[in-house]
Amino acid sequence: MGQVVNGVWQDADTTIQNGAYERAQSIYKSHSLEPLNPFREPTRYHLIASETCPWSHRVRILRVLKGLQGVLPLYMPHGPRIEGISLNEGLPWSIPGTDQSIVHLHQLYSFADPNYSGRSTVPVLWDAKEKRVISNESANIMRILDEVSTEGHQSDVVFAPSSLIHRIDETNDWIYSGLNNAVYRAGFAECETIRQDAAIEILETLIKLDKRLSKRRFLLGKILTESDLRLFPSLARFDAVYAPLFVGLDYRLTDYPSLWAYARDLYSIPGIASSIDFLKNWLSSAESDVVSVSVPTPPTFPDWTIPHGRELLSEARLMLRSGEHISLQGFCEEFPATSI
Ligand SMILES: N[C@@H](CCC(=O)N[C@@H](CS)C(=O)NCC(=O)O)C(=O)O
Repeated sequence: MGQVVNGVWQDADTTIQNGAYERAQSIYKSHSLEPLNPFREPTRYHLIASETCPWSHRVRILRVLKGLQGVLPLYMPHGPRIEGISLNEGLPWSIPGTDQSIVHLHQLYSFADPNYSGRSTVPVLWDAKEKRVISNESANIMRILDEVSTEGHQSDVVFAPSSLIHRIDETNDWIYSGLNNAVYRAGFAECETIRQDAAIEILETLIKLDKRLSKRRFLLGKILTESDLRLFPSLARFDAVYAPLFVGLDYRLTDYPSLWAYARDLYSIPGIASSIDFLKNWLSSAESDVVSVSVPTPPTFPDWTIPHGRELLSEARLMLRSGEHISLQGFCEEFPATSI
């Protein structure tokens, strides 16, 4: 995949160590206590996030549910993967705040810091005023955007409220290691035992999720939280990409009745269905040189619009910054049509 060393692109990769995939740490993370205010500075912040990347997907979903589309422009890179991610079909693109045309994402990283060493990944939260990467870590970007006060532009919903933060963090941790990242540990492993161990962990995690969600509407109960928004991109790619192409599993999401109904419940929230294109995700992985594809034709995708019936478990709620709860249904009914 390649990376940047002292501001210069190198094709050599270091993500596989002794046959195992080691995800590189993101270099930029913001610990600022000063929340961003994109409503006051609507041209300052920009989100660069790929359509087929699950880490980008979780951020894109949060951006829509927080109603930030009008003040946080989204740029979805596309084009051939030469020197990593291309931004504009291999053509130059002037990113706001830069004084040069940028073709590859790594050039943005080294524009911001000529001595940058690390991966050039999406998503990126870019500050055009300060000409800097605020964060290139999806979990961190979600927290930064969740902190943004919507100041009456939309209900001020929060997905990681401080009252639930410990439970959210604990839930995120086991889902990250057992599913979100485990599919990559399986898919990129160069050793069969490592792949099989990751596959077992994935199956155990799916069973645990299915059991938990047989009694609860969402991961933490009746309130939709950040943990659900982080899980959805992995579930949405499971049958299209991870099971057939990465892990080589015969199991599908549809084999876990509660988890499958839960995934459809999330899918029915306005803005979420349009955030995922199953076929495009399959094609992007099937054509990549990282995954060896044994299935040359796309799988048949299940119908995500079948009624989920999850209302029988409990009402669905969202939490506001004030600590009050509102009904998810009421929120969705007021959802601006432009968000879809
Ligand atoms: N820790 C990062 C991981 C992001 C990541 O791995 N993104 C992939 C796309 S799905 C990427 O940009 N890969 C390019 C590379 O590693 O060079 C996050 O969660 O934001």
